[in-house]
Amino acid sequence: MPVQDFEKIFQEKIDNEIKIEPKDWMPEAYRKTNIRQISQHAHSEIVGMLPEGNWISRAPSLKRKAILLAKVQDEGGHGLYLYSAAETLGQSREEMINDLHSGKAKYSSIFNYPTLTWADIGAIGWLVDGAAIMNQVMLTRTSYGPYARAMVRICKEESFHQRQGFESLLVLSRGTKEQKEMCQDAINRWWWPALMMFGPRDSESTNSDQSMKWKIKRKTNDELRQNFVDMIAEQIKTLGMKLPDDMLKWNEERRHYDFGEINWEEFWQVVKGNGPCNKQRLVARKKAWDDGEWVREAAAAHAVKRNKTKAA
Ligand code: FAQ
Repeated sequence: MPVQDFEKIFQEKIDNEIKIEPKDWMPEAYRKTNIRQISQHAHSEIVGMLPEGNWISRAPSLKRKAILLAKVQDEGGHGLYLYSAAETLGQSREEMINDLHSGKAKYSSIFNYPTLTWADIGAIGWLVDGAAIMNQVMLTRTSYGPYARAMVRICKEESFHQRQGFESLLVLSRGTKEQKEMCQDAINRWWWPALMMFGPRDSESTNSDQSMKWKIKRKTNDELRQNFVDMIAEQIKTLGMKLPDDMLKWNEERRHYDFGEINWEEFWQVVKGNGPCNKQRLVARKKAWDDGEWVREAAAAHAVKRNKTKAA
């Protein structure tokens, strides 16, 4: 079949909301952009385990420790589903991991900030998972089948993550003076980086136009960011805390909250590797990969042994 016919069939599937599956013909650029986005998403999940993992041994009660342990394990699981989804596009896991370690592949800017107090764990659940869900609910309808299906399960787990974060902050917000201050301080530090998670403004977003046409993305960076601001500006009222933005104000005409300007210089610095914890995060990931080498070798040796037994 001529390439034009393949392109036509591909486009008809996109137009008719039929998922693209691994063995279907797809434009090379569609394959590449999916590998880029899915693998970066996977990297974000596993690097994202680090800031919270830092608090597992210091959680204030057995209940909080069990919740945090389960959450961090979920994130590891999300990374695995996503690496598997990206592998269906023909990129090996090792190549993806190498790209993370060499700095070629990105991961979310948010995970380059430190977790200084216990309240940061609540703020991550509420704000970071909250921003992640806002983006990922849209991705359950993304056009690449394996990615869309992975997102359905991930979103269910993320929703528990967000609720546990909010509940944890609610307890602090009703606690002692010190606990209230710790809660407000965490919100102050995580608010702006959480808004940066949605990516650059639409006018600066290099991938959005094409990704929207291919229905990889269903909403733009700015649309999702606005939806997030609208949601959090209401939820914070229950906490009795304040968002660190004097410009935040309901705009009756737009039916949305107006909000202040993001520090884009800080965003790009963090994306380029110059955030507070970028170096530390990559060192930790490389060490985990090296430490796990014997596990990968043992699993591969076991698979060879099992195949031989089956063949005999
Ligand atoms: N950080 O043209 P766009 C989570 C890059 S998961 C770093 O707008 P695109 C769960 C972007 O890659 C959080 N880099 O890009 C959890 C591109 O560079 P490239 C992760 C960023 O792809 C919770 C360039 O800027 N979620 O949190 C960022 O159309 C708690 C231009 O940008 C996902 O990955 C950033 N924030 O839109 C885990 C969701 N933003 O690649 C643990 C899937 C942009 O051309 C604890 N990804 N860049 O070299 C997406 O939806 C999209 O990739 C966007 C960016 C929306 C992130």
